[in-house]
Amino acid sequence: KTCRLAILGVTGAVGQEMLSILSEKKWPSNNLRIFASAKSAGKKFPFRETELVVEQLTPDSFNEIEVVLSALDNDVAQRFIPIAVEKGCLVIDNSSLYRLNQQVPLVIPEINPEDISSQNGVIANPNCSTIIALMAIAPLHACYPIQSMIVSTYQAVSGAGIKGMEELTTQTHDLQMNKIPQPAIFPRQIAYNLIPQIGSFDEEGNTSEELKLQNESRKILHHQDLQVICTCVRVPVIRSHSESITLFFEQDLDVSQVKVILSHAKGVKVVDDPLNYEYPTPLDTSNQDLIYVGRIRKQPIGNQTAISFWCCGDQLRKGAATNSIQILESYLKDYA
Ligand code: 2RA
Repeated sequence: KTCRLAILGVTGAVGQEMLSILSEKKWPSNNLRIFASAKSAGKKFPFRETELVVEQLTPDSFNEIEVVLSALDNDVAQRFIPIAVEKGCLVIDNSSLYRLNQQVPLVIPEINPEDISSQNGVIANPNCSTIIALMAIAPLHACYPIQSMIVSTYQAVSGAGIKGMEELTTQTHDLQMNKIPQPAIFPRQIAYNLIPQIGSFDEEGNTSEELKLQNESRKILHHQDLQVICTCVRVPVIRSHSESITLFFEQDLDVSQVKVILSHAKGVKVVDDPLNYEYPTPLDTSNQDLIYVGRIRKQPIGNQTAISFWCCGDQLRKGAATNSIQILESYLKDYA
């Protein structure tokens, strides 16, 4: 199924990924328009057998549009998404603006597609680290409810967009040339380093990125009592996020049961033969949509059952653009 579709913020890392994935999926080029700021208007991008021209995003951009894939940052999204909704568009939004709004469904199509039915003009795309973690957690939680979880993330620089990716490559080059790197996008040097801060800190010392994973997981799993301890770290990796996850279950279960559930989970690939160096790495998962899970093991923690594992996923694809387009496909299949 198709519709008159627009990408907003097409020149950014996520917008570019949306264009590339729609081209892979053979979306009809006559049903797609691409928008960005005035400075990018007129730019051309190849799309399937043709090329598309960037139009300046204005309040009148939505007159002929049915569905919007928005890759706009929060400040610009705030201006334009209400206009698009008011003009009758459905907006699938990648910003964090509406994710915790009770009136707005927050959707990972493999996990809670039914929540799309409650949309009133906006469907929110979850944060990338939430999507990648829940793709492994949700199928386990569906069989064996979890009480709490501890998550440490190792997030690629693509999460900070094109400028974030450029900063890593530039700093790495500078260091090889014995030049002192100048941090700009990230608060500290990222080349050959790790930064335990993504977003801003609250009064308890948690970052906004860590609170996103906690609050979005509770909403998507419909599990408001879920206890989450999360630490989000920026790492010198280009475009795949990695996450170390420990789940605490009410009931006892074994590694073999976990592997069976994950092996059947949609969008997940179990890669777990550590003695042969078979485990997920960010280079394995980049430029494809599956979430790889490995290092699956049971932890002896008192009278609780704890299962730990390691997962990796492409931040720009399944973490953002692919998930948004899967929401579009679910909407067109079941509601349009
Ligand atoms: C990051 N998840 O990785 C945030 C926003 N994409 O920077």
